Amino acid sequence: MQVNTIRNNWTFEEIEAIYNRPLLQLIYEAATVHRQWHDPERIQVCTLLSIKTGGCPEDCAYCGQAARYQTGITVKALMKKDDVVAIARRARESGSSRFCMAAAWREVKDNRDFDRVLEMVTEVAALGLEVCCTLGMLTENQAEKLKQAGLYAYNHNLDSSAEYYEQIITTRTYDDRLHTLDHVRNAGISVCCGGIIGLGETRANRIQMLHTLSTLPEHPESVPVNALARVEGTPLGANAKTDTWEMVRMIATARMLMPRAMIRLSAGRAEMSEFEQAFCFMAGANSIFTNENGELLVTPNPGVGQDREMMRVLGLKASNSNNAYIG
Ligand code: SAM
Ligand code: DTB
Ligand code: SF4
Repeated sequence: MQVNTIRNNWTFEEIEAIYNRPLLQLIYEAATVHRQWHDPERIQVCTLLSIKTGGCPEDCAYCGQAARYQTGITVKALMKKDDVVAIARRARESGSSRFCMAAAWREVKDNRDFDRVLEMVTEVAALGLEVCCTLGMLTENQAEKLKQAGLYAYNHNLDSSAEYYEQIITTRTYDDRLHTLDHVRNAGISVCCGGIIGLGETRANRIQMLHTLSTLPEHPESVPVNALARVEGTPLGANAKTDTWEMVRMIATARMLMPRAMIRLSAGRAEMSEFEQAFCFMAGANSIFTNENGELLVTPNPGVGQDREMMRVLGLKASNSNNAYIG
């Protein structure tokens, strides 16, 4: 199937038919679409930094940072601005073109912590990095302040389908998520929005989530696809490891539905071989997350050196969101 146009009117049945194609046919078609819209030799390396860790009041069943689960992580207050900027500078030097700052907050509050985040945004943007934040729910006004400070993108995931959402989170609604996404979009900030598989959802739930994402009035520019990073002490800590073929199907389908988007192979890489990751790139993923500590936020992730070696073996170069080669 050739997908040369951007469509926002995908039906559930069309998406189901793509998702359930014979696997190798699906990969081939997605790889073909990928090549029509992107340089397949380039992936964007994004550095992810937890600027405020743990102690979160929400009850997201997958999350090691929710205060209500005994996960043994170290709770950390909001980092100092200069420490964050120093890490961002090193990230740029090691090949990242995007820097994502994550806070274990339910929502942004208009207080001194937010003011400090705004300063971080301005200084990281001045380094020439695409600066992204993921801070929980935002009002319209907060989204505008972030934009004015120089924010490039905001990450706010749908996590799962509307139907399955309340099995995973009860402290906020799917509509809350959609409202924040509206605020981000209306402020003129690039939207990063994806989800997680391996939460116990059905294939139909996965397809429903892809349907919601691909029928938003504008597709997200960035779609992270996460495999559950299982954290002991959370309600989902004993879930089975996510089947990487399902990740491949998710990535390939997302690539075909939203051809222009950056599809990010996000959580789950620590449990994948290079072969498995290569299939994800073949299926249309064109970005990974990294961090100098070999962690994502509170779970393990491959180290910078390991990723560099994988990219060398696979013949991949680091790019930015416009797929420009960055050295
Ligand atoms: N607290 C904010 C929020 O939830 O919107 C921002 C940070 S939160 C850690 C960002 C996203 O990371 C979540 O929406 C979820 O999709 C993903 N995530 C969190 N824990 C995860 C896990 N254990 N495995 C996979 N993805 C996870
Ligand atoms: C996203 O979709 N994945 C990243 C980023 N956005 C913030 C976070 C994944 C978190 C994985 C589990 C952890 O380390 O806490
Ligand atoms: Fe809090 Fe975000 Fe974790 Fe949910 S995913 S518990 S909102 S840090």
